Amino acid sequence: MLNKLWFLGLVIKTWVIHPSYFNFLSGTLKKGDPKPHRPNKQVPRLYNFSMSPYGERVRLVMKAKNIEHEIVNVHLGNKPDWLTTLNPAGKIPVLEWDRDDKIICESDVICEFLDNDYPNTGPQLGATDPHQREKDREFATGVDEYMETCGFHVVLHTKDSPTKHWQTIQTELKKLDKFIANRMDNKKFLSGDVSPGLIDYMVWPIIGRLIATIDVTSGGVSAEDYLPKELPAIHDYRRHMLGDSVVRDVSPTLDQLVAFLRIVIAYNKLHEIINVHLGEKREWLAPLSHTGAVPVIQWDRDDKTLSESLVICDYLDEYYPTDSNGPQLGATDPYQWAKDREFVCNVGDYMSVYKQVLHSKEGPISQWPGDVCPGLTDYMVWPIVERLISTIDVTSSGVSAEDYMPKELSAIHDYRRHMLGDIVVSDVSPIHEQVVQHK
Ligand SMILES: N[C@@H](CCC(=O)N[C@@H](CS)C(=O)NCC(=O)O)C(=O)O
Repeated sequence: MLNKLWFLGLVIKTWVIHPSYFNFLSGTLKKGDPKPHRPNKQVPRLYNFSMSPYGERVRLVMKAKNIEHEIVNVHLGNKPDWLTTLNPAGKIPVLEWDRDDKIICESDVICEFLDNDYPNTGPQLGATDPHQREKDREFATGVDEYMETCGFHVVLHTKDSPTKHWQTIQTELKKLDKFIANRMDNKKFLSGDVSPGLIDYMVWPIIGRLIATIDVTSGGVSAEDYLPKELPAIHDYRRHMLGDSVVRDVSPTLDQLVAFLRIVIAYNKLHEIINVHLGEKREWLAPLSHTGAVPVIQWDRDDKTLSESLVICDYLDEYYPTDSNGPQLGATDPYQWAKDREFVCNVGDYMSVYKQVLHSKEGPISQWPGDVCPGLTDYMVWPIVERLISTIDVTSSGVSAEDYMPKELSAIHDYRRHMLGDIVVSDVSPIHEQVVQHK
């Protein structure tokens, strides 16, 4: 029954996330992951997070100046321990460069350092006149402040409806539009008419994120429509910046930024999980689930409950409207829906193999299960498949699933590879070692 608990968690998280999300956690290093060796110390390394505006600043400068570099993405929700050794604030970006592993933190400091230290790889990006340089720093700080006042951080961490912030966001964005218009003086870029300079690469990642708050908070108005009518200076500036090949190469698109915001907002609200000890059940579980099994979902003011994972998933898919929670997950065609359900039930039957192993009183070696079938309708089927995979390590007396699968279970192996590349799975599903250890 424990399997159903994971199963519920997986589906609840899935339901709030649009499947067209991009995998922004792919390849990030987490707590427990070792700091990778730096094979070539001549090449600077940037510790980064793919959606960070501050990391984007550094990447824009590196690209514009053709600076060869290495990127190590870190998981900011589950940071590797060595991040605080690099930067006691535990933040990215961090630049590690030179033979003796020198460290620089703070995006603006890193960018100025790179601009000055690599005079031959690409153009000088910062102003040469000292007064202008200070004016640029002052302007960038002014734009940074809109990250707070426009409520970007509030939107990012909101637990209530993002549309509550729309009025404030509109007011602040209009102020920002004037701030930019005053400085632009009808030029294409903040640093002149020719091409973006350091100040543009400092400011653009912030402006890109503020623009994305429009789609998320306006309740239906898209930034593409809103900008030309209401924020002409930001609109023109954006048009020119999107014409720059460095920006096109490095910066996330508006769609990606909007998707990222929606995902983070969805993660911040909506559900709570209580894990129960299934070996020593508490008395309050019985009235919630008359079989005593989990998952059970409890919701609404009058504490309605529902048990049975498939029933719960169907209910959640139906009950929550599609816009801010993500699309309907089940097939809309009734026959396809029934076929999918038939398939899920068929795969579920293989769980008897897992349960045999789980409840075995004999040595596990006698339980070697042989081949099993993987399948589709992914989030229904994956929790079952991953548990079946874990039986390999437990029953084979020395053969590991990692070695066995590519040779013997190529379809499961391929399916698993794809599923492990999925952000929802990496966030929610137990890792292989945990499932094996549980047994
Ligand atoms: N002022 C810093 C801000 C860096 C920053 O806030 N980075 C965020 C990512 S966008 C971070 O690492 N957050 C992790 C944390 O605060 O724990 C800079 O410009 O580099």
